[in-house]
Amino acid sequence: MGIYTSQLDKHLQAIEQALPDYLPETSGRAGVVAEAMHYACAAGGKRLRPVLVLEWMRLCGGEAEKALPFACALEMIHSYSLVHDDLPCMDNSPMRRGKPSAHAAYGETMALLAGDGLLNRAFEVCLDPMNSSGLKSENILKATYLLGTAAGFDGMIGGQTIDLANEGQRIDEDTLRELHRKKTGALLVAACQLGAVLADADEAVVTAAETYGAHLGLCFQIIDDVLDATATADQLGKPVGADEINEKTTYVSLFGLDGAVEMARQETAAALDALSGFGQEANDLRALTEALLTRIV
Ligand code: GRG
Repeated sequence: MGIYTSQLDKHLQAIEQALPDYLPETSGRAGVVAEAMHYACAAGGKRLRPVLVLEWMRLCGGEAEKALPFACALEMIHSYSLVHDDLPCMDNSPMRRGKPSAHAAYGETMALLAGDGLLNRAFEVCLDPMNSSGLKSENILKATYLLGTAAGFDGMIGGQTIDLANEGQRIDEDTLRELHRKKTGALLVAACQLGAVLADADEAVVTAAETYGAHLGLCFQIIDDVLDATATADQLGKPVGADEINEKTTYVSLFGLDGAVEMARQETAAALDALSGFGQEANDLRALTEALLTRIV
């Protein structure tokens, strides 16, 4: 089995089916950028963030499919961040998900526009009245606001900025934590919060979703650092070892491999603890949490 139980695999299938339909058609004069948007979102990724949206929606008593537009919007934002992160002006990475990165396939200009297109499309999809499926307007607004905040200055953009501003320098643990809480953690937290908010869960449950997402996000990043040091390019579908070559501060460089793995274990335990109030219904999420600790991609 991969990282998903059969219940979570159903979410994955629903996302793979719905995502292309929320993207623009590739006909017309601007078709080439639409093609690049589809390429950037094509299958190959784990779809972890949208799966979390749907599972938190289900766990909190909502109908998972009603959260699909938001799940797909979140995956669009994640995909745009990877497209821009791979650009020559950032990581200059030729490969992503085992195939040429978007700029390698479509050129730098189209990749830049496709990323911008995906970011905007995400908010169009969240706010399109056609996609509201009877969800409360108030919850749609809350979810969309959380998504914008997680993707923006206080989230992913802020984290990426801290990362780039410290390139080539050693940073301390506090800075590393803030960097990753924003760069990687914020979207994972938002995924869990979105599901809970759209299900109209009460404040305490939304807070549990937030706490769970924060610990899962940190574990996810630590394991990302571990994989960069230990996995092969074939396994990850992208170049590896870049952290060491670029003398980047990572959980592995600060705490060693064993130390980093131990921290990831502690974050997994804390994430599981945040699920303690949920009973058997959260078993799929528990299985995912444990699988992410030992993932190889
Ligand atoms: C350029 C605006 C902008 C932001 C870039 C997220 C990010 C910020 C850059 C990605 C760099 C990176 C490797 C971060 C580490 C964690 C991470 C986000 C890994 C990729 O996510 P996965 O493993 O990817 O969920 P898949 O391919 O499975 O979707």
